[in-house]
Amino acid sequence: MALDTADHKRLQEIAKKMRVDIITNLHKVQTGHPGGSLSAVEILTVLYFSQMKIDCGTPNCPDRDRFIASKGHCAPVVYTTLCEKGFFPREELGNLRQLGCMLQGHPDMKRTPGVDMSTGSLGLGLSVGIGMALSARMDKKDYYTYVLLGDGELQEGQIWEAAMAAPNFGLNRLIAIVDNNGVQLDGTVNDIMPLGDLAAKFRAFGWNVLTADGHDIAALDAAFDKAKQNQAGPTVIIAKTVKGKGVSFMEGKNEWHGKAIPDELYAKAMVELGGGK
Ligand SMILES: Cc1ncc(C[n+]2csc(CCOP(=O)(O)OP(=O)(O)O)c2C)c(N)n1
Repeated sequence: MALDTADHKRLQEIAKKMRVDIITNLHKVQTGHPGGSLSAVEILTVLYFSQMKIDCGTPNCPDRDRFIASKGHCAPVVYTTLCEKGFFPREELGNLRQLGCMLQGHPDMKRTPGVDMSTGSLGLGLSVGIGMALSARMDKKDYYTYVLLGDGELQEGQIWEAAMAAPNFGLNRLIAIVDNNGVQLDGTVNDIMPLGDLAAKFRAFGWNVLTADGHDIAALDAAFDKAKQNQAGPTVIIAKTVKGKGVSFMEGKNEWHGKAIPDELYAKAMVELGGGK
């Protein structure tokens, strides 16, 4: 919200630190999803450090903004963000995906403070977001509901039922973000099932559609501000991103969707990310 240059720099530093944390902890536990976590770093940074009304002291406050990581496999970036916001101690990050730990392989709203919805099975988050936005209206509350979608995830049929429903209900406090990195698990989105003109598709369903460079803090922040000016219905921000952003050997590679990071590549990644190793 009207961030100045100093704010941009501060948020860029946070994003940089989050990339180091994500790769460090994924390397430590030798499991998990780096590619789709790195592509969403700036999106979550802008949401949690500029846009969202939340307080780690009252994670269940009924007036808080809601966030759903519908592409739940990006749990590492969600956890790093929540930790950076103070929702739980840093030590927890090192226990990622361990049996019985707070930070499961996919977000679990019953275990992790700050997680508003358990996800992992793709395609469900937008429908839940509609429920939350309708609930806000019924309760006369003004919170926003944000839903992060993957572009591969958009191949799920339920997304398009939800895409039809949200404008029908005129849900102007619902903002979806598509992490448009062009790569899914088994290959590129274009090779597997192309999305065609995604902006035109959402527009045809009645959405306010914005686009932004998904790694540009200022552009993303401006897009969220603009989304909030639209009173007519839901907004989708199609954020152009790079899967594996920041780590050269991961960028644009579906192989790094979910794979353990060996020691020598971890060292290379840390150098590239400025992680001091
Ligand atoms: C219903 C369902 N089908 C399949 C999977 C397995 N799966 C996990 S991630 C993924 C690919 C998702 O691609 P995308 O949404 O583009 O995610 P990103 O590239 O942003 O990580 C698949 C098929 C799943 N989690 N849920």
